[in-house]
Amino acid sequence: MERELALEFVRVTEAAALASARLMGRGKKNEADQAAVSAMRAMFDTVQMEGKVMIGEGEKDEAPMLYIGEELGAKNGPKLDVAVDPVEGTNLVAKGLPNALAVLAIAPKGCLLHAPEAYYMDKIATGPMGRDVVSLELTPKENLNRLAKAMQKDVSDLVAVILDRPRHNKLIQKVRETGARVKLITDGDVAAAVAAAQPNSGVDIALGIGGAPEGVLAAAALKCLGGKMEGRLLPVDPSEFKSKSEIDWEAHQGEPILTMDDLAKGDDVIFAATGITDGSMLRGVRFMKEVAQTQSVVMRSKTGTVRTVDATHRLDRKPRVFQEL
Ligand code: VTB
Ligand code: MG
Ligand code: MG
Repeated sequence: MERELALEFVRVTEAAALASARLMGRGKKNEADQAAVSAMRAMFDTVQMEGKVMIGEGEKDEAPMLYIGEELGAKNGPKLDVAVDPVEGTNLVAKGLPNALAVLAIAPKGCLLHAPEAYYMDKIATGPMGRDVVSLELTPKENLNRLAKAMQKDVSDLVAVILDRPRHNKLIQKVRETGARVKLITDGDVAAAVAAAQPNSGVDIALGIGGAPEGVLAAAALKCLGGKMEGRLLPVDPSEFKSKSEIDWEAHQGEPILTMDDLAKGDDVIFAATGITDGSMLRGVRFMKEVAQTQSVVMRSKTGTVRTVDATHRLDRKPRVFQEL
């Protein structure tokens, strides 16, 4: 992929963030999602590429989405796989809580996992120091002990981030028993996985079951950051949806473990994210008179470059389609 594409993709996440941030704290998660989806779709269509959505997000929560198989882009460009989560953390936006992101990952055709039937994924994510020592094959205790050793810390210095769901009660208990500290989050496990891979984020490892699309997005980011991510898809029957918070994670331990390359293949992956609400990684959108500010990050796995992009947008000069969003 041409490296110039990286900037094009930041425009896409910026557009999604700008559109959904308008609805911050207004208690309307689907509207916030829809605004981001429309903005993303419109901005993607200005990019010279033949993109196809491999990972959309929305099926599991019956939310608005860029659907799997949808073609994006202005054609006459490279054939690319697209993974998107226009609003990662719709509840966070609806309530004005931290860490909501507009995110995407792009890779050449055939490189992003295609698993439309999978809604949930058991995940483990950590940074470069832990990349050779943690795995879903190990118990939480083994992982935390090995990670502490690799990071030259005590286990009690570690912070594990886990989604606060009833399905994680046992996992949380096991992590607490090791002496490690725990950060429970209500949503936003992409941001959590990225934080686990970044030094000084205050988080060392992300564990537990979240959305499958979010797993692919996190893997793309961690590939760029030199971290480690593994996933295990949970073939949850749609009829189980209503009780999805109760998924029995231990019942699915026999599923194959997906490596970072199974999730996002090769070394030509781009990850981009823009903050919607303020978060540990990125500042949220600020609106002023006719002007808005965004903060984004864009990473390329080929070079490992991580760029933070601060942008000031003149809303009155945006193309009409974006003004109306
Ligand atoms: C997580 C979280 C997301 O979905 O992936 C979660 O990071 C998992 O599903 O922000 P449940 O909410 O059903 O537990 C989100 O909350 C929404 O995409
Ligand atoms: Mg979403
Ligand atoms: Mg999401």
